[in-house]
This record gives sequence, C-alpha cells and structure tokens, in this order.
Amino acid sequence: MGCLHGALLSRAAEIDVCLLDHRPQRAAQIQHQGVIVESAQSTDTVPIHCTADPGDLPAPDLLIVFTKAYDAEAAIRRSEPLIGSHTAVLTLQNGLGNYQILQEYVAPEEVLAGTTSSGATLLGPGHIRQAGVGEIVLGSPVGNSDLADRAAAIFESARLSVEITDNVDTILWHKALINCAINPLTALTQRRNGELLEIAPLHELMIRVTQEVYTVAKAAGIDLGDFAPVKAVEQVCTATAANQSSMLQDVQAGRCTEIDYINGAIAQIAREHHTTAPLCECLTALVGGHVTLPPSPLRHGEGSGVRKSRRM
Ligand code: KPL
Repeated sequence: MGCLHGALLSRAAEIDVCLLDHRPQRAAQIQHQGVIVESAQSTDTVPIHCTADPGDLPAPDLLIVFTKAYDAEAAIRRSEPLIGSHTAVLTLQNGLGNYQILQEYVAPEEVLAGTTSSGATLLGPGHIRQAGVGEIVLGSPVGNSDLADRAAAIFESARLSVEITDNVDTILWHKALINCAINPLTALTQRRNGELLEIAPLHELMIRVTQEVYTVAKAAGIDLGDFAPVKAVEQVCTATAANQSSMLQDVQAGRCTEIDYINGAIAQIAREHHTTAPLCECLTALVGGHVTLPPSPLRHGEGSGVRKSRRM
C-alpha cells in the first residue's frame, strides 16, 4: 500500500514523494528500479526516491505510515528525526489502535488517521498489482481540521478521491468491522474476498462475525452512524471479489498477520466492556496459530518473532 500510494501521489508534478523502507537492500532495489505497478490495463514503472536512512530525507509536509499495524511503533520511532514543525503524520493502516500509538510519539494535534479502500497485491520488492483505486477518508482525532484540510489538498492535487471526516473513530471502526469479517475467513480458507459470498457456510459465518463486531462497537459506545454492517461487508466482498485480502497475502508469504489489531482488538475491547466476542477470540487464535512468525527486523533486539500486542 505504501508503494501504491507513493506511485499514485507521484502523478502530481508538484509533489515530491519519497519512500522510507526499513530494509536497506529493498530500499536500494526500489531506488534503482522504481515502483512497478501492474494493473488490468498496463504495467508502469514509477521512479521514486527510496531510502532506508531517514537522515537522507527532508522534513515532509505529510508523512504517511503504511506499515503493518504491529510495526507502527517501530516505524514512527524510526521516522522521528524526519518530523518537522509543519509535518502532518497520517496513518492509513488497517486495525484499531494505530493513531493512539502515533500520538505517543507525535503531538496529537499533528496526527491524522483514516482509511483507504484502494487495494494492492505485493508481487515482489517494489512490485505491486493494483487492485483498484478507491477513496481515502481522513480526519484529526483531536479535531485539528486545518491539518486534515492540508493533507486532503495533497491527495487532491494527485487527483485522488479524498473525504474529510469529523469523526475518525467511526470510519476506523467501519473499516475494522469489514476487516474482522473478511480477512481471517479468507486467510484461514485461502479464498478470495468474493468467494465468501459464494460459499454458504462461509457467508453465514461472515454475517455472524459482522454482527458480533457490531454488538461490541455498541457496547463500547462507538458511534457507527448510519451503517448497515452486513450490507457494507457484502458490498466490499463484491467490489473486491477478485482480491486476496491482506491477511491471506500475509499468511501465504509466512508473514506475521494483523489479527491482534483486528479481531484480537475487538475481543479485548469486548472484555474491557464486560462482554465477550467468542468468534473474534476464536479467529484470533486460529490465525495466530496458523503461521510461524519470523522475527521482524523493525523489532531488532526485542527477541523472538512473537507479536507484541500494542492495543488501544
Ligand atoms: O482491507 C482489506 C484487506 O485486505 O486488508 C479488504 C477491505 C478486506 C480488501 O481486501
């Protein structure tokens, strides 16, 4: 998603895009080859400055955090030297709890959070298949609307569709609910998103997970607005029918998944509100036990590859 958005933002001549990658070898490869973006129509190579050294880069107007949720803290710590007085820090990551992590390192007034409905499949280092370009919805968790306007203007100048919200938690919960219902089921069954609608028992389970997350949101006092959860999940399955969810891609690549920040976060929030989320608990255990986790280079020195849970 970082490569995809880097490539999309590079379209605007006035935007100078840089990618900061924690892996020096991959950064060098992307710097050399550019970002290769395949789509149904064409394959484009987009030259983008890519480095593993934050010292190489000037303080940006907008720093977008696109790591997996479990690497958000390492990513923001690594990016700290880059953050200037005019830098807005935006998370468009999946999962709950990301902007709260950023707020521990960056003044809360400088932090933005949001969602994107774009999708991509990672084919190799700096090489992606674009699965569709959707809308970005972003906002300031502490109501800094000037900052949200400034960030939105950057996306607009690259002709990307962007909406500003005054209630960022609502949209993060909408996305989390959709991820809770789709991602683990696709990861465990190795099915594409659209197949969840075609296989009756999976469709039924998806509806039950959706209802469970909706109930937890209500118990936690989250304002979900005018939201029909089952319909929303089904619409995403249809719109992204041919996609492999990010969690399925993670499982297939033997990577750590974001399950703790998706269904795991919901199970924890349920417990905090004296209720239960048995399906989310079960899916968290199943997906968590599904892969042997490699140690993350971002968490060098912290020992094993066991995921550190940084939840809300
Ligand atoms: O966000 C996604 C993901 O794969 O993480 C969905 C919406 C499920 C699209 O695949």
